[in-house]
Amino acid sequence: MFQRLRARMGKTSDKQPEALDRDNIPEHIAIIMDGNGRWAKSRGLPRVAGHHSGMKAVKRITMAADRLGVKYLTLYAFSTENWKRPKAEVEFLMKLPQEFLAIELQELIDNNVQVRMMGYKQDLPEHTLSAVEEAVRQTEDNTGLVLNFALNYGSRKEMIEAVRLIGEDIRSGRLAPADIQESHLEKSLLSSGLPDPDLLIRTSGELRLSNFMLWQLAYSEMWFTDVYWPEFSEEHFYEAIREYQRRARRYGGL
Ligand code: V0D
Repeated sequence: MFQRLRARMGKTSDKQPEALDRDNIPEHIAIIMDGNGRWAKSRGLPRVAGHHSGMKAVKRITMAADRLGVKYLTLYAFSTENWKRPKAEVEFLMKLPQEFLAIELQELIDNNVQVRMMGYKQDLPEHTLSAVEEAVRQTEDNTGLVLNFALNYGSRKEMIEAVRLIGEDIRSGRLAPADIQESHLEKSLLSSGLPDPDLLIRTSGELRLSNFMLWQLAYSEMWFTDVYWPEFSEEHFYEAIREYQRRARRYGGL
């Protein structure tokens, strides 16, 4: 595919894009999909038009990740803080999983993608939760890309809940305080069973973690772009991975 792309570019530029190294694709990529509202505003559209357009980018990047052989793709779709947004906007957002899955679930199944959700289910509207859970159920035996939606996710809450579970193990005498290890926290996080992300991507120019996977991102490479999420293309995605690979080669030389 890249050979064809490069052949097509042919003589139009003599500085060809650095090729992706197919043997060093990040296993787990996490993305903060920021800039949907700003994208809409820049075009004189309502914010919800940006969210809707952002859904198309979710599809585009999921398929690109799958083709590249990424094993886990975690997308920050809705944070525990996002409930503070105007009620109408929250209601619109909560319809997106159903809409996305109605259009895309069959193709995800055809591509052996496994859908997962990482977040607090209890506060979600029933119509949202049932759509997501049905997709999770229908794809749970798939062995391809794990598409992990962080939905009503917040990292500090996740860590507090993990500490609470450890507290219960201590109270019951199953665990002594002196024996607490990283592994105890890890297995109590919502991300248990996933490897830590190798690469974090955040779009739309903000250079913060915004309560996203604070524990899990401790050693991850980070890549930021000013591009708004609805405009994030396969080429931007490849650029992030190329930069990840350049950094890996640099460390390799040390
Ligand atoms: C809006 C940009 C897909 C970020 C992407 C409820 C903001 C589009 C989903 C989705 C959202 C979630 C779970 C699932 C299938 C699809 C989604 C939300 C927002 C928040 F199983 N896009 N998307 N969920 N946006």
